[in-house]
Amino acid sequence: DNNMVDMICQLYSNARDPMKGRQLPVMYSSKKQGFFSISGNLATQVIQGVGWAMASAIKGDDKVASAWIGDGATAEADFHTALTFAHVYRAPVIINVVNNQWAISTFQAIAGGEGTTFAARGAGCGIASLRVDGNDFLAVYAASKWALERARSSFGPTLIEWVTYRAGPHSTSDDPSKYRPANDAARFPLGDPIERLKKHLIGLGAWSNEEHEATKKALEAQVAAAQKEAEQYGTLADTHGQGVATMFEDVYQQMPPHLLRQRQELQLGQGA
Ligand SMILES: Cc1ncc(C[n+]2csc(CCOP(=O)(O)OP(=O)(O)O)c2C)c(N)n1
Ligand SMILES: [Mg+2]
Repeated sequence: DNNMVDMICQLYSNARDPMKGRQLPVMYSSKKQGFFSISGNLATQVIQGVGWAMASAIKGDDKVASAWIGDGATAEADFHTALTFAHVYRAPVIINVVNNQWAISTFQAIAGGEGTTFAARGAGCGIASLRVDGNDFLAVYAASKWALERARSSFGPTLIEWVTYRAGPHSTSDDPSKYRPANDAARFPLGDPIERLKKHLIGLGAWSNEEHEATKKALEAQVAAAQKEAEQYGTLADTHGQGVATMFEDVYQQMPPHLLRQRQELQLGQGA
């Protein structure tokens, strides 16, 4: 699968990385697919998503924006400004708040999730708002479809709080055992979304354990094959294949003289 190979190349920052080694891992973007990266400066992507949706409406386009933010990042001012603009301009946007209970080591209550819900932030701004079991695949699908149809029919924005749980660590440098009980994820009432969907489908007679295992194996093989292909373009252990001189590119349509000069100096300095 070509898209998956591209995504893995981005993780490796290698010669085929569509982001040319200029983004952190998992900060994927694909212009072709209309997908813009999560922002390292949290909450900025929500206001950008609302602006993008406003532009789509002004152009008479039928395209809809879907923006994502975490429970912790809703405490940023950008989120609140985005709500006001979304409401006032009836932007065709879905604002997804993923309430996974934690912002690294900070419990969601500290971002204001204790006294009221994150969905209530939207309702306070006059935005249609839902609070959904984010570990129920069918509910996620149905609620998203509803919000999409509203946006496409010019009914404006929808905010959806997805209630879920971050079972693992925030990142490889995070150790959740320092701030929560080790069995916390297992005690979370909404359960594992894949297990739930599997059980539901088996109950309906539409799926079986054997099909599940076979699909899992096939998908794992697909990912492993994509990884192998991506590694041919370089890994973090060998070289970052983009070449230093490329750092001057893609900022200005026409490279200004001072950058041209700097790039020239660099190549001479390297003895190239
Ligand atoms: C403006 C800003 N402040 C702080 C950080 C550091 N930081 C990175 S991730 C994170 C926690 C985010 O938690 P949440 O919004 O709940 O999203 P989650 O990772 O749980 O999906 C923080 C504080 C940042 N990247 N940007
Ligand atoms: Mg969170």
